[in-house]
Amino acid sequence: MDKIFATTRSAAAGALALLWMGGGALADQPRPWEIRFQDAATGIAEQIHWFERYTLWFLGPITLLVLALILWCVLKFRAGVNPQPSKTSHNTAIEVIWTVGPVIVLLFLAVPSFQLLTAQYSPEDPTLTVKATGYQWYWGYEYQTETPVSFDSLILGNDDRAAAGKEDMARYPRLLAVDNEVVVPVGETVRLLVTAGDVIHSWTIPAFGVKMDAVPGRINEAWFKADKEGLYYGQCSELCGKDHAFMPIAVRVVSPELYETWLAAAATDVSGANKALQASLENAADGKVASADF
Ligand SMILES: [Cu+2]
Repeated sequence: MDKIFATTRSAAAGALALLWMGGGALADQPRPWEIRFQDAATGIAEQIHWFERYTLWFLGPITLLVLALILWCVLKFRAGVNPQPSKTSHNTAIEVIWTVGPVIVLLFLAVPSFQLLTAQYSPEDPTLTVKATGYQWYWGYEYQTETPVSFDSLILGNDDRAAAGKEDMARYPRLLAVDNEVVVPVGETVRLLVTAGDVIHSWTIPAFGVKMDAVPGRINEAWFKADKEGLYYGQCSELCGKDHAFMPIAVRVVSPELYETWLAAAATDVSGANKALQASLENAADGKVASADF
């Protein structure tokens, strides 16, 4: 059943994404007034979405049933038609029903819920480990690779857009774009070590179905395996002080080849590596041949 839901969901999501973006760069991000989930970019996110819809199939009928029971009681047992109130205080049949019924419903909810939790805490062998440290008010990243790569990721101010070549507001939205994105390969398991240097922050990419508290003095582990290339955005999700709203998270999911090239270049020059990657991705998206200097 999971599979059927997941397949339908991903087909619909794919079609919707194409309609929405008109074939432009794949990306996902928080949007104004959005109340639904962002499109799932990982299997876990798809499972989370499935579980939400599954839960609603219980929530809806239960809400309607309770509403109907309340209305029925209000009308049938109102003072006007019951001058002599009933003295009933027990009804064994009803008590059995309202005990056993919820137990069965909770079992139906608990089993897939625990399956989801187990999946969220069971990463496949990671290809890459990245440590994310939350600071007031930016993120620091360390790649635990052979040649370590580390950089800070700060919100992109409007004044810095031109220099960074990030003037395209659709690709690099205000309050979400950063100077240095986290770059990861598509289809590979990435292990995240999340901590903080000052107060509690929280690292999240909603499209990945990942949200992990960043607690000083403690390392929390999370993981994701992104299925789709693109630029994904999230925001610090634990109130951490005055600039809490200004420490976005950006992850670029790219092909393994582009990732390797980026990683090699980033060992010595992170912003140069980012610029080269950005140029090659944007040229490809604009339908041009990738520039020769890349
Ligand atoms: Cu924060």
